[in-house]
Amino acid sequence: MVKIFSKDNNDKKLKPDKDDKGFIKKLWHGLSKTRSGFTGRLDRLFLGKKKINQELLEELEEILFTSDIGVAACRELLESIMEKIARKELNNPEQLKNLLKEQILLFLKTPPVEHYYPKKGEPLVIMVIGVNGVGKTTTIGKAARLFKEGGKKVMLVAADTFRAAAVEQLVIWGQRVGADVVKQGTGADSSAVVFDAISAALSRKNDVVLIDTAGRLHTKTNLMEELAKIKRVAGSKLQGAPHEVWLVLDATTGQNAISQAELFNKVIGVTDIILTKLDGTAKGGIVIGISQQLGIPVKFIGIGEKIEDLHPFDAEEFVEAIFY
Ligand SMILES: Nc1nc2c(ncn2[C@@H]2O[C@H](COP(=O)(O)OP(=O)(O)O)[C@@H](O)[C@H]2O)c(=O)[nH]1
Ligand SMILES: [Mg+2]
Repeated sequence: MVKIFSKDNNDKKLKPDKDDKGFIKKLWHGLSKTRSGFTGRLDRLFLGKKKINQELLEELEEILFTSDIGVAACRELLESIMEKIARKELNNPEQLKNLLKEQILLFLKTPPVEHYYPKKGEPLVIMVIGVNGVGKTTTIGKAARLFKEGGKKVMLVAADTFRAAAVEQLVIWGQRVGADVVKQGTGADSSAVVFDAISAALSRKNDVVLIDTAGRLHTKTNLMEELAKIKRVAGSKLQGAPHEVWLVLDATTGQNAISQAELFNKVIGVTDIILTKLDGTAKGGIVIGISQQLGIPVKFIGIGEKIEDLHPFDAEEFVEAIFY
């Protein structure tokens, strides 16, 4: 089943701006730890080597397996290398490095997950999920700014209802970026908040609705059940909603992020991954593992705490930024 209604592709701000040199510099700077870790080790391995021999391959294997790209991605990389060596298509370390880059790029070019698009005149509803502290609320604030700059009328929905501070944090972002914020009292039923918010968005003619959710519940209700209910209720108010489900993952958690993604995707269904805190970690290789293992595209990467530190993900740009 193809779940596509109509596609609105004019959100230029949500696509990487290739001419923005400042951004490229920031990305380069933000990924410096990964560059000196994973890819730096690769570079030192290849430096000055003239031949591909057993020793080089063993060291390469070790670097790949101790990086954060995941076991499956490592195996695939090594298999394609061995295949090319057997066919005598790889003659020197430089070619080997280029092959690695090309393969990694292929992993990163994940096709979009099929999902509904809003009908004309209806808002794009995005549900943002993920465990506590990964950066959901911050990402919503940053993304709201990008949508606003693209000329959209944005609504933020405080469906992380248990903690007053969580609601307050979203209100502050709403004020900063100039977006409507829909909230109810602490402890309100999150699904009810979402239901009312979508009604309001339909009558106020919002273009984008970003739903902030809890990452941990302080009640006996199970988080996954709660999120599934929000999703159901959104769809009952507006067919196809939430059109997108963004899973926010903290890059500093490494492989743990992949297990989280598998669980959320199984239970809720995820259309896009947002990977935050890439600025503070050498584990940037996790982007590769996530794309390769989950088949869900990375939409944005977070490279800092400031409002402008959310960057639309571009596979080529990323590969160029992590390799020397
Ligand atoms: N360094 C860095 N910090 C981030 C990034 N994204 C979010 N944070 C910080 O992570 C912390 C938790 O963020 P928050 O949005 O409250 O997480 P939530 O619990 O998922 O809503 C805050 O201190 C944010 O400033 C990022 O890309 N880089
Ligand atoms: Mg939050």
